[in-house]
Amino acid sequence: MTKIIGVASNHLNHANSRFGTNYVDYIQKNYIEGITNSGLLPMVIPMGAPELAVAYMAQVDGLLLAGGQDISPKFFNEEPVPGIGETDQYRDQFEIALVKAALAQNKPILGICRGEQLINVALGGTLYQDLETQYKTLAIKHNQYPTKWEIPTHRLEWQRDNWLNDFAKRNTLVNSFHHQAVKTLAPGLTLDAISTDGVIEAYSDDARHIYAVQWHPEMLLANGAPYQLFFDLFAQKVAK
Ligand SMILES: [Mn+2]
Repeated sequence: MTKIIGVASNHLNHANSRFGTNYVDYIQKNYIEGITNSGLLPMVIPMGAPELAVAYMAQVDGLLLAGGQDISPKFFNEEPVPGIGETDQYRDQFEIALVKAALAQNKPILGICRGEQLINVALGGTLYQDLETQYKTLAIKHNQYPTKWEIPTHRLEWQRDNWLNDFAKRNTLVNSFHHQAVKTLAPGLTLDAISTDGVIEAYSDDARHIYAVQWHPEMLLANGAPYQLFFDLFAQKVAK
């Protein structure tokens, strides 16, 4: 049986010229491409009430949490600093519930960018709300916009053997589009990679099947086969 990955949607919650006030749930197609090309079947989970998370997770074999807004600091007991970006507590609380349901059902979780931060917060970790003003030894540009999405710009320093060993052999440069970052890792999560200025770029917990990165592997897919390996390695975890 083909394994199914639930992909939690983002929510377009501002009026715009394309949709007006027909607010829509959406997910960028390159996440779908990475999952599909690895032999998994993606199913988009529309943002909903946290109470639905258990039922949604029962329908799938794994969970992908994607990029997007900043995470509301109330979920790690802080007041918002002046430099925080847009937050969406409805998405935060639904995705936190999905993480808890996935763990309870022993299903693998892949976190990308915001997803990486969200898992950490769901498990009791904290974030830099605004990397630029709060991370004192910042020396790298972590939001490369408007440089194109698929262009890798900063290096990784791998910290230990981990699920991305085969990816790391081929790729030491990644793209970077983040405004927040993990500050303290939640209990049980282990650091896999940092940037050269020490920002947390990847962590995992094999025992609980948690895999998370700060960069955007789905956007790197435009560079060809070596980058599909990222999703293939996650597919191997789901197959186990
Ligand atoms: Mn970065």
